[in-house]
Amino acid sequence: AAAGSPDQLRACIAGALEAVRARTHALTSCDEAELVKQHSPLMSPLVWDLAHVGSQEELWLVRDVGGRQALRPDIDQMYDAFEHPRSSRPSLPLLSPEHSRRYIGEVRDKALEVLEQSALEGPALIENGFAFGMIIQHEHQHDETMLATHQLREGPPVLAPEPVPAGTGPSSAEHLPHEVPVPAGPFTMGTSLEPWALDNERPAHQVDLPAFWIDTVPVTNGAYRRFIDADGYQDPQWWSGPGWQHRMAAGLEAPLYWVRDGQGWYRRRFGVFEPVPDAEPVQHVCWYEAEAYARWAGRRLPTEAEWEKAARWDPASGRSHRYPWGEGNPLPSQANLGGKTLRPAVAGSYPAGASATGARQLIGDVWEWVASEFRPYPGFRAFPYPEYSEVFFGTDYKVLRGGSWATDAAASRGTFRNWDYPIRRQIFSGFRTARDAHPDERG
Ligand code: AVJ
Ligand code: FE
Repeated sequence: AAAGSPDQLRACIAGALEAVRARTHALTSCDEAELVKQHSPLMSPLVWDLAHVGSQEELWLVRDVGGRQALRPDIDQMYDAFEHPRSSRPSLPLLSPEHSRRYIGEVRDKALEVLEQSALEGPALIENGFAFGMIIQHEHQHDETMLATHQLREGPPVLAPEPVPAGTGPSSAEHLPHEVPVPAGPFTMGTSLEPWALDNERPAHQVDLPAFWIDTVPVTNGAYRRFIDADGYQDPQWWSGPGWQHRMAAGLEAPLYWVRDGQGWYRRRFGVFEPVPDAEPVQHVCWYEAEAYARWAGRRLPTEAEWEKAARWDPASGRSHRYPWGEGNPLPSQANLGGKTLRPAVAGSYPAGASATGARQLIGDVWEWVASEFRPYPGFRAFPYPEYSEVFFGTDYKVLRGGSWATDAAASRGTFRNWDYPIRRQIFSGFRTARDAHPDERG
């Protein structure tokens, strides 16, 4: 979100709305058959996501902020994620791709009228500005979900990757220290100020942590392969009870999409078959696999607070930054975000995106599973409604941090919290590990 006059803010919001819509159209410009097909019971048909983003925009911007009449009250229920689980969505009388595009375009025209007429000063700025920011982030989140659907899809490629920006760093993390220390003490977790922060990121609060060490970079495919080669998937000692149960029931042997061919590992990436690159962060592992790898490596997953302290806390000032590198919005030289590369950058990239504690790639590349369950911060207030976050709090979901290559900068920051079931791995999920500091390291 930009500071400045109401008109500057309006232009910034209009630009972000246009950018996310271009992204949505690019992800749904394939054949009609690909859009209406259910590629996996884990995901909606792409055409559901397409109309759902417009349906939410109609509810939040056109009706709530604008106080306008409903365009299509008859389809509210069909695009309500709580009414229909993903697996059942193909049997709904969904709008066709063409009708979906027309519908979301009509909603957008109304939303832009509402934007023109909304007060973006004084107390109304907070509420109205947030509503637009939330809708922009919501559409980007569904675009990332659509990328996960594209990855699940069988058949020839329909999305073409753009190269990972050049000059982002070395081709390996080998010359970097494998872990960085984070000294004991309090830091500010969460935010009360960030204008587009969602309810679950609020409010800012102090958390006091013992000293710990955290991996400089996310765990790579090469490192993960050593766990596989050491028969990590065959040895229950590395797995928690529920983790081992799931590993057996689901027959897990390697990350999702990996296939062994002779001595090597290969994978299908957006329709293209390729060797698994050792230097890239591992993707498509579930929380239980991350947990087992960490135990095998003699380490553990960081807690959510540890992850955020490593990402935001600056020992020089004692303050928490918005991002690892400081306050500025992400630059292409600092993080792999935006969904164009269709892959993470190799581990050790983005020296310009390092945190004050020296860790890299905390933002972008892969979502990072942390040890913690998804729970409210002290002082949490549901906003704009309990169904966004509050109904998910508890023991069912684990937290992921930092965003992936498929996350847009508008929906990524040091405080951003994602969550999913610990068995899920169709998302762009990886992890890094941590350990307690020894007594003689606590200085
Ligand atoms: C925060 C990614 C778990 O996709 O289910 C989208 C975001 N909420 N529509 C999800 C969301 C409502 C949410 N995650
Ligand atoms: Fe949604």
